[in-house]
Amino acid sequence: MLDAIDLNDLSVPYGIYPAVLEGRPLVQRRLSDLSGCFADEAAWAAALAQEDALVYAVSSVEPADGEGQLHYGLGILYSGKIGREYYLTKGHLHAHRAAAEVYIGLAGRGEMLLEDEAGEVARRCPLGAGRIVYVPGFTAHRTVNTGPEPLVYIGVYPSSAGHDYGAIAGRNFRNVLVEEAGNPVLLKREVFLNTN
Ligand code: S6P
Ligand code: ZN
Repeated sequence: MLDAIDLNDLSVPYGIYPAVLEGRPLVQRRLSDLSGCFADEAAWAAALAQEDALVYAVSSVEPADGEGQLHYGLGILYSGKIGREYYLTKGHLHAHRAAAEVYIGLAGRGEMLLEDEAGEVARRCPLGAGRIVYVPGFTAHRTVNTGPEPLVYIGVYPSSAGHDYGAIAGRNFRNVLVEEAGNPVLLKREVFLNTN
């Protein structure tokens, strides 16, 4: 399912990007790793009982640490849905809250769901081939694949950013991106749970 191709290999045609960076640490997240992430828990459990599908993978590149240094990750988020909710990443705040991040879409179609730390303000930003999303500091961010193909992207962030998954695991995102008549719509989690 994952092909390793050297990003520096210029013979790879534009648009055909690799899923992983060879020789770099790779984190793979399957359905079983995403407990509590999807709104429809019964649909998640039913899908998991069928197959512990690979939902996404991220190769990380950490050339150096310290002031002014950057890290980046190449992510591939597969296409799929749990109930009406599209495949998504766990989502996180940066441990160093002020750290911002830039996402560069390479292939596929999706969105980033951004929320302030209190979960009161939400924003959706298109992410896909040729699209760039700026994630300000102090902002929880989750990637969502709303298309039929894998969504491939690079995220670039300060080496000091770190990941804080705990804050999101405690409350989850307040909003969900779900399919309605073939299109992604943003709903408050509670509204979705009460009407689904
Ligand atoms: C890291 C950056 C991405 C994510 C990746 C997976 O700051 O935002 O590389 O790590 O999209 O998402 P998550 O929420 O599982 O780390
Ligand atoms: Zn991040």
